[in-house]
Amino acid sequence: MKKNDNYSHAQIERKWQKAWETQAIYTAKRDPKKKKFFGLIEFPYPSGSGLHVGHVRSNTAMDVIARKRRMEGFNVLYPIGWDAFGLPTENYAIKTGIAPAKVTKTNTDIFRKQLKSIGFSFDWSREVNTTDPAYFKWTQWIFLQMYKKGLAYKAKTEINWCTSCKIGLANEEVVGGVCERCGGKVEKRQKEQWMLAITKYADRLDRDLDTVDYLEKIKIQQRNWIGKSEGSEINFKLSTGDSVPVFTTRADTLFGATYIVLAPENQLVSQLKASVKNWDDVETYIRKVKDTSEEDRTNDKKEKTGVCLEGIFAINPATNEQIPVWIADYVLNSYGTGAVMAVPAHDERDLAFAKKYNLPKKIVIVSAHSESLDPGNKDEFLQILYALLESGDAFGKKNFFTDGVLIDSGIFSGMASAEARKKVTEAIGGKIVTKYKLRDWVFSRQRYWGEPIPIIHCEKCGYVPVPEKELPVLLPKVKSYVPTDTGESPLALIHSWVNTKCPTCRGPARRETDTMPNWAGSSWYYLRYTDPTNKKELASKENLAYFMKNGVDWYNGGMEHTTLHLLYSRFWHKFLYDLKVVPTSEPYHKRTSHGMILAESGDKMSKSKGNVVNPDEIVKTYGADTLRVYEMFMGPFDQSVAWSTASMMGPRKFLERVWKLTQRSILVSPKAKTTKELEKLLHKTIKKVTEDIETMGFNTAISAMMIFLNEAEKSEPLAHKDAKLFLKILAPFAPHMTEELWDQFGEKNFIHTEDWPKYTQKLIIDDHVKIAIQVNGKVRDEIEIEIDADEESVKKEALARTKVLQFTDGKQIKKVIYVKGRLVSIVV
Ligand code: ANZ
Ligand code: ZN
Repeated sequence: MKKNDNYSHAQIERKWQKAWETQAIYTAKRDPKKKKFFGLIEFPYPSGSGLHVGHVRSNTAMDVIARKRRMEGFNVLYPIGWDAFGLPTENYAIKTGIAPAKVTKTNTDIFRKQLKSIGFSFDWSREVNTTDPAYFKWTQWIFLQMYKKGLAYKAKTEINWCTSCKIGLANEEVVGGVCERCGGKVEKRQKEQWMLAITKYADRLDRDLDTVDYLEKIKIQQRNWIGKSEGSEINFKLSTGDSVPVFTTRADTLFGATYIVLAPENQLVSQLKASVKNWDDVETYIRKVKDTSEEDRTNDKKEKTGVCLEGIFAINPATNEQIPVWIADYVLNSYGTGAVMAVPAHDERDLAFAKKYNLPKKIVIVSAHSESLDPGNKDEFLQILYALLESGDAFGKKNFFTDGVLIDSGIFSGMASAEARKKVTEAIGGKIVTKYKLRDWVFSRQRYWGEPIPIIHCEKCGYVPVPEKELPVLLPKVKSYVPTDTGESPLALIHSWVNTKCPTCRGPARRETDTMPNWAGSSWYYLRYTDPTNKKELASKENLAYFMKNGVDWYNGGMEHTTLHLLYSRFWHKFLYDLKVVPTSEPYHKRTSHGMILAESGDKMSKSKGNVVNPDEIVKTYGADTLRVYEMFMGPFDQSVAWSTASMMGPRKFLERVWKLTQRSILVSPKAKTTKELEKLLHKTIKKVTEDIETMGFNTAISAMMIFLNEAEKSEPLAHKDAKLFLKILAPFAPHMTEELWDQFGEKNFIHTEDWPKYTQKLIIDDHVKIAIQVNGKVRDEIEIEIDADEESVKKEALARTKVLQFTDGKQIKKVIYVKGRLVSIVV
């Protein structure tokens, strides 16, 4: 055994990183005899600014879990790769003229080096890169399968158009209504785009959330985004003879529908031109709404606007009354049927609108519990309710106006809302329907740095998929990455690439010049990790069956991806499941999320603010182990927390003290024994760390180890076996230092391939308890006793306490009762 007083992190970390790599101890191999654990983190976008301390937080968390699982005997797959297509790289290429592929290579080299310096237990032999043709061949292949199943289609849709850059922008590139790059004005333009029919999977994406173990807030966000809504479709006849279907979740309020509203973009509106008297006003209004964002239109705080279509009316199918027809901004064309029946007495938005434009309100639902339903009081009661509507307090008293009992609703009066929704719908020939807020996915980008969409346009044959054997469709070399004036991708200018032959008729044809969005490659990357070099399939059946059994076991990532990447990849996975390519219908068994790391000031870290912390500096000065322990200790894992370099000293000192304690332990005789008390605390600590890692309570696991260290320093010696147990539970957090100390004990294997320690049940049970002593019902003192102390001695001890004597002295003791393990009660 060697003793070494110096904890020289740089040398130790380099030494063990090299040893782990040469012996490939983190390489996952398919081994059906062994249970697998697939732990996943979101693979990084290799940006020019290098690794972020935020990456370190989530990577370390999953690394701790992966290391623990390995020690628990699992065959662990903890892979890493690069989500490398994307705008920043392309914009950099536009500025500098350096090819995006080259920029990507430089950046991934930097990232790889940085990640390696922190000692993550990634299986580096399985690295994937979304921009590698051998990879995106399969991204294109999946697209083609979707095309063949009718899930990829081309449609004219609205895009965000930057008027100064003259390019189409993705939604996330429009910040505060202007172009993220140049601050230029953004307007809506119609453009033909490739779309993916994610809405066909809406129901399953919603329903199957019941089968996975995601944080509740993630499930809620996805459910809201999918926006499943059960309601009725009801037809309103117009005086023109046309008919308007509306979508409502409240068919029970039909008798209170006092007007209907069409979305300004609703196709029906233009058909009404001949009958509408104020057509000029209508047209002007439609143009105005076009420039309003959907966000503003659905914002309840913004004032709603609209125009009445004069000269026409609709018939309420329940009351046969003639009611006005409006168009208004608060009705969206993209949801439901693009038209609503307005019930101002029971819908807040309709009420605001009706008040502004003086439209009638009719109360048709009252609270089921209201005693005032008594017919004698009805008029008086309704007066109060109408007054509430006018004063604006109505929706504060929700139970008056939401579900209840119908009134003034013909034969349905007296019926409860829920039943009435069905009955009313049936009675007027409507149908019960389910609608979703989810829209199909706009999958085209007019950009260079993405996967080419593998479609060929032939005048004779239409859209023809590129034959699978010709995949991948590679990106051509171009001179300029600047998008064209027409909003087409720079690829459109490479005639030698664009012009091709039709695979079907061999006639002249053109390649699709749109590329895929940066969400494409990340929609299936976890599958490729199981078999990263497969040339025949995206991954072999055997590898998928083994590593994807029950899906990825644990996936940690950012909340910002909940309704983007996480949803997209669930969709792709379900599609691949339907094709029988993957063995499970869900990609991820468990999903958790980390809080963000903020700058010291509490702001978001950003390059422009100059407050980004570079992990390299920290690794150099304090060591990777200190950085890891710091990031796991800085606060509850799921919450945002501000960085503090000054606080780095805490974890550093902790590790130095562990180092010294272990050095002293190495020097004591192998026969030396730990005190009983310390041994017990050690086993409690093992239990705590074991359990806390499972709930991502990394900070509390570390503080438990700190408490143990404090006590251990006070009651040395620490027996070799106990020092080693402690090193094992610290190993996932500080892998390098613990490996070095393990080695100094003369151990032959790596600590990370050892067994995870089990605590001894006997040692964690307390054999002492604290009990209260009451005198006449009031607690006067507390004593610690042995758990199975006999009644007489406990009573005797209680009666002898000074604090107790103060209340019993000179008085007659009537009764002493002992409740085992809880209290002694004295009555005087
Ligand atoms: C009448 C009514 C009465 C409504 C009432 C609500 C309360 P969710 O739950 O989100 O699906 N609606 C329908 N289509 C719309 C559209 N394209 N744009 C804006 N609003 C639309 O909401 C369904 C309700 O939102 C529908 O039920 C409709 O208003 C409105 F006391 O119909 B309701
Ligand atoms: Zn053809």
